[in-house]
Amino acid sequence: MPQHETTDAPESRYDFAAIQAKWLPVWEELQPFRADVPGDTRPRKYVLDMFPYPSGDLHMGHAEAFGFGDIVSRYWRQQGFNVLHPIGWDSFGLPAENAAIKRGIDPRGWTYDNIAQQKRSFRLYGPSFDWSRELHTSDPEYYKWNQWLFLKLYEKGLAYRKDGNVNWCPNDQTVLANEQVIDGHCERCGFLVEKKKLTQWYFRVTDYADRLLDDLNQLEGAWPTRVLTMQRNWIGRSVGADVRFSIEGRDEPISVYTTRPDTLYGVTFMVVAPDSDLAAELVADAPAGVRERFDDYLKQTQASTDIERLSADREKTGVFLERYAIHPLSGERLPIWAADYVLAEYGHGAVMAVPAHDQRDLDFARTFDLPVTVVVDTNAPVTGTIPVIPTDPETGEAVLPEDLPPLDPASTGIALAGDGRLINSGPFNGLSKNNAIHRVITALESAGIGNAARNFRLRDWLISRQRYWGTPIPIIHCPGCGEVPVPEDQLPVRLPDAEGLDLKPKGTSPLGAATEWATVACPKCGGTATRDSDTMDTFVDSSWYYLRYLSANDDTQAFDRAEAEKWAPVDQYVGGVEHAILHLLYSRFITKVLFDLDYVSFTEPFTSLLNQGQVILNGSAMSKSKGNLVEFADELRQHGADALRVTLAFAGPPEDDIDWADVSAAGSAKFLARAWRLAQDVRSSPDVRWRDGDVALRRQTHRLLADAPSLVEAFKFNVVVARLMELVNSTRKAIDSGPGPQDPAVREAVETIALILNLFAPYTAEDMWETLGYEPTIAAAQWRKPDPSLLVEESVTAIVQVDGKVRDRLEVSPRIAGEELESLARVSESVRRALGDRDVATVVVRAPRLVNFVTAK
Ligand code: ANZ
Ligand code: ZN
Repeated sequence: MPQHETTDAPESRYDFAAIQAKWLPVWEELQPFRADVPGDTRPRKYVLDMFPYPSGDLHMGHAEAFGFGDIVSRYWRQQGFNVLHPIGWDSFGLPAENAAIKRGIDPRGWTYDNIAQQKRSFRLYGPSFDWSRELHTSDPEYYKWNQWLFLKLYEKGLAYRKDGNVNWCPNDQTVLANEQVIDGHCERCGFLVEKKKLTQWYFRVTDYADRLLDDLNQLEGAWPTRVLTMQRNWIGRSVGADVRFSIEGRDEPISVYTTRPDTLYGVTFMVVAPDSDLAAELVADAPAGVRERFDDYLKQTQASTDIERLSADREKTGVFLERYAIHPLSGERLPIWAADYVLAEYGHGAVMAVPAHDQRDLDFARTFDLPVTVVVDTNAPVTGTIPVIPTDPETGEAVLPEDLPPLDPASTGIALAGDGRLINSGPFNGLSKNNAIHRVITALESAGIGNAARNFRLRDWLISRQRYWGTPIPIIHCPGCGEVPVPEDQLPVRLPDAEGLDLKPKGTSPLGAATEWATVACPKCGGTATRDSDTMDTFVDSSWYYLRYLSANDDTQAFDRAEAEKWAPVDQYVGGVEHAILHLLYSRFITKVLFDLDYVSFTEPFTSLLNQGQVILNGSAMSKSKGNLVEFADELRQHGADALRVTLAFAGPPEDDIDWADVSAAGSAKFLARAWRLAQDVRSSPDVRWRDGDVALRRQTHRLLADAPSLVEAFKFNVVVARLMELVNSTRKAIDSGPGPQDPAVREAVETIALILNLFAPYTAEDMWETLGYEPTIAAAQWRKPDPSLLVEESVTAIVQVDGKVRDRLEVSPRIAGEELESLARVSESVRRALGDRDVATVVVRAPRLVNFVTAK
């Protein structure tokens, strides 16, 4: 076995810290990732990572997400694209403010200190950011455009103020959007959320509900399925009918929304939401005792969350209002109840109760002993041949067979929700559920007592917050003129200094106490007026930041339309699944609004989405308080940026969680050292002729060049790393015990390793690149095209004989099995012709060269 000189001398040991220190300043100097170089005609890609909150130093989750985004970004650059990969900070918001209150300091200083720290860590980590576009949402240069955006929505009637029952976090002393209430608790602090009646600012997302839902179809296959499902469920479009019921002693009928108009004949009572205006009005004319009971019940209702109210297994409660509705078709009297399982904010805040077919109505009916009428026979067949239902010649009504199976949800306790045929429903008897839905709607419409209707679970977006650290809402309240928008040329409305302000949450915005700031001349009449003291939800900031990166340093406009045309929408978005609903929905909404206002020409902001998993430890989420924490800074110090990045990429599919206890950064460092040493060992010059190299090694190199692109594009980063490891091993063998370090195939393999390693371990790759004789930066070096002739599998020619006479030749793999070769030979057309109807007595198989069919004589 030939032995070759290799470099295991101590001075050539892989020293990640030295390599980082060497290349970081070079990169900072060369700025290879600036995307706005004039005259650049390459096609463009926009790769975006969800921007971080500066609530401390970077953590392992950042390392993972930004590592993955960087793989994609570097990959497209190597593929010849002009890649935009910006970075900024989502620097307004409660975490910063609460931390500042706790420490008795200014949220501004605290925030910007953290940004500086995260920035230092980022720089060392080495992602391919275009730092020239860095933005902070808490800069007036940024939030000025939030205010501009608000005014645009306001002009269009898409931003408005109303009274409403809002989610209130008693701990943070601020309202929350529905999206920020998780299982009835505050998303930020975990406190139980209450309902409170307050005047708040909203964005009219519901106007876009259909488009937000329908356009999800465009993202099919490009966004994770579960995110699409979560968005669809959140928007929650339901289809049915509005039905009007007249009320005894009230002129106006009440409307209810139902998805089951087919069950109209099964309505046995009505239920209104206790916290609805309707309930208040109905109870106003009720006997005094009822009013008292109702008031108590209302208080109890207000203390519970929507989730609790809707939960199926909760004991049903309610108050009979001693009022009656009239069934629109049968004319029956229906008692009206108030009960908390009906929500004020959905549909019309009232339901027609059909206990036989709706579980919550059934539970309620059993609790309060209300009648149950079955109107859909769920045992009757619906599919298959439709039985002819005889009708009574006099009434024209269906005559149903006597032997109906027993149906008694009142005693079984289970509502019959399924499909079936209508019974007890007058002219609709015998129809299937779906046909009945259509017939009943038509009947309601022609009688003028109802119509087809749809409803959405989606609510308008509550955007005002009673907190300091956010974008001031650019509205002035004038005693004479009412709401007056701040004129655009007076933007930004800057936050007043935090000094002297009590930031502690107390239910009203701290900005209101900044009297000097709040008192202004009305832009319309010049009289004394006050600024709106609320600030915007920080999801407003992040709803359009991807556009601000395109014109980050432009102080004349939010973003430049031409830049948006060039770069947007984002080609690849990378971030956590925790943003599956809120942030993505709001960004999609704002994008559609900007499209309608003709600021952009596209309607979806993020063409493709990758959700990375979490970095966990010993099976559970990391948490400092539980002592279950891996610090990014420690890992970075101990293993270096490259080993960290390789470990994260190699751990598994990026969507899966990574348990830091199961991976080995030290192992990754060893792999990098092996790769790095290969470059030291190459003994040929950069101008060698590849085709003189060892074929086996060349084949492996070119197969990786051929396979890696589709693997990267399918986010199979771990597979690419595994394939790199194989190639490193083969190259090491080729150097030590194969054709040797001067073989051109060795250089070709090592250059390929460096080029692909650039996606995962940019420092190591850059250093290898220099050793191999090239100028920085390797990030600008282009992907190499595989040589097709090295990709075809070798083959041998197998001879097929019949009774010793050559009848066919087959190109087969040299490793083909005997049975496989025989069956290939058997189906050969010329063999079959030669055999005719003779039987084969013996088959001689010598894989891979020969098959001989010997016939019976
Ligand atoms: C009668 C009925 C019969 C219903 C039946 C269902 C089944 P989705 O699909 O979520 O839109 N509903 C209407 N408004 C409500 C409110 N404000 N609070 C609570 N529940 C309300 O659900 C629509 C159904 O939820 C409606 O259809 C109504 O009950 C109830 F066999 O009407 B249904
Ligand atoms: Zn005025």
